[in-house]
Amino acid sequence: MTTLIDAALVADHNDKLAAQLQADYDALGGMLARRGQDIEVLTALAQRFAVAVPSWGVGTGGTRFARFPGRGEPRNVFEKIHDCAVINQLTRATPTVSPHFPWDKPTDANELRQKADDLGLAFDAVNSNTFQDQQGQEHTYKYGSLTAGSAATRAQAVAHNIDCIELGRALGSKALTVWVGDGANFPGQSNLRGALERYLDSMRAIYAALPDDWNVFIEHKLFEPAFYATTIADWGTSFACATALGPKAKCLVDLGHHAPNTNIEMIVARLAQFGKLGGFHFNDSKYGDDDLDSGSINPFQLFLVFNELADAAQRDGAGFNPAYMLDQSHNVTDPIESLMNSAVEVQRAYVQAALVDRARLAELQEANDVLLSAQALKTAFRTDVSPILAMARVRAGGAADPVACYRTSGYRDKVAASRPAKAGASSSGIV
Ligand code: PSV
Ligand code: MN
Ligand code: MN
Repeated sequence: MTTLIDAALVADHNDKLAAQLQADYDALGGMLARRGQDIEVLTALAQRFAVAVPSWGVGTGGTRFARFPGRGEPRNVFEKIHDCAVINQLTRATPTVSPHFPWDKPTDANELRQKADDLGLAFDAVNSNTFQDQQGQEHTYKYGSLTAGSAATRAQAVAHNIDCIELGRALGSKALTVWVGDGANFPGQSNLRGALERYLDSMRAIYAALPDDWNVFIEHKLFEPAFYATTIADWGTSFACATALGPKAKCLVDLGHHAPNTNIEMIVARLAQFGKLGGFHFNDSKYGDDDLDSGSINPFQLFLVFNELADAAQRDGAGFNPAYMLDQSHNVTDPIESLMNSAVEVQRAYVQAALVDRARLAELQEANDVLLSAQALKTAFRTDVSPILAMARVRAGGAADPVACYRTSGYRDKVAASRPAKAGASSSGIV
């Protein structure tokens, strides 16, 4: 396996921090033991955690106004998986990549799969793109894709999704995520019910092309680019469509795709209850689909989402296995640093949720002890599990402090030299 950061450099980094980490780990272990919790169990749990990195996340993102390219941005899917491999090497929490087509379409899928394998990576859900027109495309998506009034446009969008499934098969993926921006900017622009009927027709054709062991994830989003009525705007629509399509169709919850103040953890509980929770796109937001780094604005919400996931896992057992992915846009930070931090923040919420004594919480709820019930969650959330996360990384061969180790490695300088900036980079975050 090829490692992009010198293993000796990582070992040296870890050696320097070893005594301090051990002291913090022992102190936390003692505190948890007094609460009846075994730190080793939690560290083993942290080591099993994995979240996929979006291929589009390793390029600098952009807004409607501008994109300020970073140094050494990946110029193609092979360079993207190099950056993803660095993230996984140092965090040991991101062994898979979620590709986006046609942005990442390889000429030879086997070659891409092998190169990824050599870097210790596999492919997670593939993402289709019918929210942009591509060069040479026959029919425009200006007025919709899977919901378009034009049958030819819909057929083209369906064919692209089926193409994504084929590519995903060759890459070893097991799921297709469909997010469409289809909708209306004006009342009267489209027939609201008719658009959803056409969406379902299109999705039925895509669903029919799914291999037996695949899922299709329906990703809803409240608004943008449609500002009056998005066809798949909310979890209710997503759930209705996933139900109409069949058991292989599930709902994907992107944390930024809801109205402000929506109780997202309750949506998670509902979808889990009815067996339709397919997966997540983790990010954070203040106002809308901000795509900020996971855990950077509202870590308590992230914890509450994982609290529901822990509840669902306890109720439903091994069959409950939603896909975890990051979906962020990095405008002012080094994407590798942001993605490493975010993977760790999601892992943190996962471990913190495991600190909740669920049997005790159930007793408190039964007794209507509201205050102590709330406190049971807050106590878990306030516990700083950083030493557990660091120890899990070090034991798996990662870095005690991924960002510090990455900076010491000089990886960004190296790739800046070998990847000259490309003129006219797109605003999609993909160069
Ligand atoms: C657009 O909102 C979006 O950010 C969705 O979250 C998708 O998952 C992503 O783009 C990639 O298609
Ligand atoms: Mn998303
Ligand atoms: Mn989004």
